[in-house]
Amino acid sequence: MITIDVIKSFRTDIEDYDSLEITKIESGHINQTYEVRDKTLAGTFRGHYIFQRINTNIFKDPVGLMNNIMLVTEFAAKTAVAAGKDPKTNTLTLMKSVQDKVYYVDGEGYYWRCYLFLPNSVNLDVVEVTPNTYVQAGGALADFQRMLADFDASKLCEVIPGFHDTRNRFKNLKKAIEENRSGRASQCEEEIKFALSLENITGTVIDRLRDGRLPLRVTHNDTKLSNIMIDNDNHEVLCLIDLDTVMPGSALYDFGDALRAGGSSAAEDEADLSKVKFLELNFEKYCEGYIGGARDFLTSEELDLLPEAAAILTYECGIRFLSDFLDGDTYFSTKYPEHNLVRARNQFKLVRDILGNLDRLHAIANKFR
Ligand code: GN1
Ligand code: MG
Repeated sequence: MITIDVIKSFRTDIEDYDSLEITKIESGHINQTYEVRDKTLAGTFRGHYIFQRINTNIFKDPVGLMNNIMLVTEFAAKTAVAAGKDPKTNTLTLMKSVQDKVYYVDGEGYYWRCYLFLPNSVNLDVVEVTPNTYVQAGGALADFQRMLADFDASKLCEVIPGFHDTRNRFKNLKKAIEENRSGRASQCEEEIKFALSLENITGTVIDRLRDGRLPLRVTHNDTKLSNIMIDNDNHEVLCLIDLDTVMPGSALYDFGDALRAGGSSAAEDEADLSKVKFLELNFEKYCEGYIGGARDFLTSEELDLLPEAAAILTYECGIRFLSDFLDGDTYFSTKYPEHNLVRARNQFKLVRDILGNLDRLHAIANKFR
């Protein structure tokens, strides 16, 4: 829970600490997020913030992580200014602590950060989601990658080493199966068999990134709709949020991860697999927005592998859920004992759909090149 001490530890323009409205935001599996506003300043753009407690079980180097976010938000602010925009309404702005840092460590050793609340903004998934929403989401990713194309990726630390090293995720799965720490391996034999049968796709992106066939770029690594902020009135994209996993990587990670979430007809933890389908229309719309906005800076190798990326990133997330199920749910938060297994099955259904339709998906993507 957030305390007044934490709120007072940042230099904000909150005036009345007795009139705070504090709302816990429940989306996200990792950090704790609170919207905080000074009710006496309602109707102005002042006194309104997002506070987050960083999960240091997962982000082991919170100082490095905050340095990444600081560099990227400062760069985004400069880009906004150069385009004649107000950075405070178009990009994320980190507040400084009273110790002049972009984070604050509370008495219990928890790391906190504070952002200005983006005025008049909502998450893209809050408005009615139509196929055209995916054109917009694809365009937002293209703009994000373009904006950071001139940013020196080597300045950023790798917040979670090997985050999308699918070969390593596969190795971790094998270890989780061998160790079977939860004793649940017998409950998921089918899923284990399926996961192990796809070792051949684990090197497609990471091997090319390592040997230079794919370029290293600044990537966001969590490009779902709820991480895209739009203007509540004209519904234009403002910026991407959730910059925890901004790291050097492949553009294909972001494209694939966006389709993992946005290509599905159902929630990530829908248990009824008859409701879980990979929607070609969403893929097509996302390609229209993304390739339309990024084709001049993407290489042909990147453009060639977009459908594979959707399969690989979905598979990777599936094996992460399965590994966590086998480990006894130590990473992702779960609401019931089979939650991670349900998520893994759900992701594997999508992987089957994508791999079964690769030729058609290539034809779709190629229309926009
Ligand atoms: C985690 O907490 P959230 O939803 O932002 C995870 C992503 C997964 C996602 C699956 C740092 O993200 O990689 O794709 O869950 N983030 C981390 O829902 O592991
Ligand atoms: Mg995230």
